[in-house]
Amino acid sequence: RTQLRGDQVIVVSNREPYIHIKGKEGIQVSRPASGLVTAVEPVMRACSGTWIAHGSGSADRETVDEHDRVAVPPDTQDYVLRRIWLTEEEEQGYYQGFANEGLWPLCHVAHVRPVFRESDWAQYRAVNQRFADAVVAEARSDDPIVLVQDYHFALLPAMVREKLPKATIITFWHIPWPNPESFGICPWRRELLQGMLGSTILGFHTRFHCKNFTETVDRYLEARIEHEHSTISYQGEPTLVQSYPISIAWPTDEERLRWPAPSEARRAVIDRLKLPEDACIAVGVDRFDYTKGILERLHAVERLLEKYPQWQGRFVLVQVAAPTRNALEEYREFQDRIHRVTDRINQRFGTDAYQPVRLLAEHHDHAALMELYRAADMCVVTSLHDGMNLVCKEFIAARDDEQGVLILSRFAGAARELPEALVINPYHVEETTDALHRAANMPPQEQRERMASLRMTVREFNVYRWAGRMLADAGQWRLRERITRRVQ
Ligand code: ADQ
Repeated sequence: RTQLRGDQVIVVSNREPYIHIKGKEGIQVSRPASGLVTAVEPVMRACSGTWIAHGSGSADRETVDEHDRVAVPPDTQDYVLRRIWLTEEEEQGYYQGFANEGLWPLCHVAHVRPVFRESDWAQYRAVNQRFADAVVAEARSDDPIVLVQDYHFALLPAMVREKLPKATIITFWHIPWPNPESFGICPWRRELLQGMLGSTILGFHTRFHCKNFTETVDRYLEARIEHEHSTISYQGEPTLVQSYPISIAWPTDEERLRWPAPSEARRAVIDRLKLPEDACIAVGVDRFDYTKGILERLHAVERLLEKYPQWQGRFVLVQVAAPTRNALEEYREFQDRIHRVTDRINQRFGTDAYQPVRLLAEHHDHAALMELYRAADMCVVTSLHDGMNLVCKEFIAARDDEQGVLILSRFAGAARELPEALVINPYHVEETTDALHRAANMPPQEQRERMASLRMTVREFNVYRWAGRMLADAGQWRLRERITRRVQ
């Protein structure tokens, strides 16, 4: 903080932290289901500045001033949101096309074939340039601190660097980075790497992703790699490549006072969803995305009821799935398939009074998620590949009663920090099934020990530490720059 006092912070991300929707009762403000927004928003509240994002709500345009700016959050107005309006073609090519049909499956190695179209690439480049121009226009000095978020903006760091050579550009890649062979199928692999190496600091969730990135650069570019300093120098400009595991804001006492007691939460969920009185409640919370392993989770529930029939009539998976990227066929097909498999399992094991899987395919507000987390006997995260995964950390933060079991995929970045969870391979149905059975039978004392330890980790390694470490590294970098400039 002290090293950065007075410096300007600009965030760039595709998604905006607040969406203004036109409803019957006027304009309503909502928060999108997004790990990135969950993580970056508390940081922006703390350090103010400007957040540049693509406007997507039905009333976004009505809320801004003549410079497309709006002060947010609505109540405290801590920082400025600057919206960029994309045309349909731009959104199609840059967002649906190159980012979500190309880079997303490319980096997740999720057995969905990445699609690379020349026209998408042209839009991706053009939109990166538009956002880079907005950063330059927003900058009040020649050396702002720019926080670039995610795979939508791989080219932007070098574009900003060209115009603002002294800017401190911190790029955080929220999704995994694959190995060089996997990444190599992208026709524009060199351009993407060159763009990212315009950053001062390049952050990933885990050291494993940093290693994959460094090896990818080594394979496809002429660059100097200094392992002992974690830097890559490309065309004379160094980039620090580091892991910064992302997290959540630890709930404040004020917030916790508003939570229902776990017994009340359980009562409310049982009544609302008409679950059996003695239900064993497992909860899953995801965007409705093929990387989250929802199908594998359903298979494990089906196998549990087959292998351990004592759970028939009692075990319930409450799966909350927020629809996402519905414009893509891959996503629509995936959602249909999950609905079909859910129906099949419910027909096979359900009765008039009992359904083993409750699929709630809609966005839930924060309070509703909290209630579910606090009502649950376990939280199930079975991602096939996930940069970090914040749902597991939200569940841990919600359980101040130190009860509840976390089942966590070893392919989520979070598994490296949270070994007290029941860590599973979601591709292995039998192993996941046995973990469900074990969690359902786990004595309260063992739950308490595991949960207490998980809570210590998440409380300490919270999102402020994530941002703080990156900004502290940036601060040191800036200080060194200033000193060396003075010496020369
Ligand atoms: P996501 O893929 O979006 O994030 P995740 O980290 O789990 O995944 O965050 C999802 C967020 O959306 C959570 O805050 C969750 O509560 C919320 N959410 C999910 N379903 C919801 C629903 N039905 N209703 C309301 N809210 C819902 C990406 C990467 C992750 C990485 C984050 C942050 O894919 O690996 O952890 O960015 O870097």
